[in-house]
Amino acid sequence: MIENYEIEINNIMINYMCALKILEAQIEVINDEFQYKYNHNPIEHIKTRVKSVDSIMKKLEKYKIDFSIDNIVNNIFDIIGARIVCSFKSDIYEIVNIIKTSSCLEVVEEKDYIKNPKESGYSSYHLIVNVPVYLSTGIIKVKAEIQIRTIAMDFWASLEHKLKYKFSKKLPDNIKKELVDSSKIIDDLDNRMNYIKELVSKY
Ligand code: 0O2
Repeated sequence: MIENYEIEINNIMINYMCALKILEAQIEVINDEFQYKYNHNPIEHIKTRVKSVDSIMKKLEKYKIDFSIDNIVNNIFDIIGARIVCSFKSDIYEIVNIIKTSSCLEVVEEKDYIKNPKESGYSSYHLIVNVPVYLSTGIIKVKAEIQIRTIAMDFWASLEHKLKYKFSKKLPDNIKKELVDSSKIIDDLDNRMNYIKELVSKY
């Protein structure tokens, strides 16, 4: 059964793979533009990924959505994703502004988990964008998720993800609290580094 789903999903993957190439190129352009405008390179690293068939199926299950290609295309917007890890908190908002004014990427949804962190303590800026793909049959718009975060936020998110992996169900309260407390330290550190950056820029 899973194999049948896999064959159907693989049929639409070509669109997503093409969109990912365009997204990667566009992020490079944003980096170059930033370098030119602000005279520093804000992006530490970029990671892109394609969601596995297994993960797509789990997400459909989580939202109680029946399997169909239309349902996947119309409900799962992070089949392709890019994570932009930058140096300072203020860089995140500059990058968001550049993406918003980009004529290539159309922002359709945004979530500021920096101003409003998730209950877990997770902090990042998320954008859902439409990526135009020029196929021989015409232009299609493919949705992609862009996560923008600082190195410190990325450090917290990857360790939290690793630590949480052991628990298939609910996290024990004491561990939850430790993670939330550590995310507050991360936020404090990001604010202090941003402040130092402002001090340095005055010299
Ligand atoms: P993966 O493998 O990273 O892609 P949903 O996508 O349904 O879970 P929603 O509201 O549609 O929820 O999306 P949301 O919350 O904007 O972002 C989902 C993605 O953000 C997750 O993707 C994670 O990458 C990241 N994320 C969200 N909350 C947390 C958290 O508490 N800890 C960590 N480490 N990452 C988080 P996926 O699909 O879960 O997985």
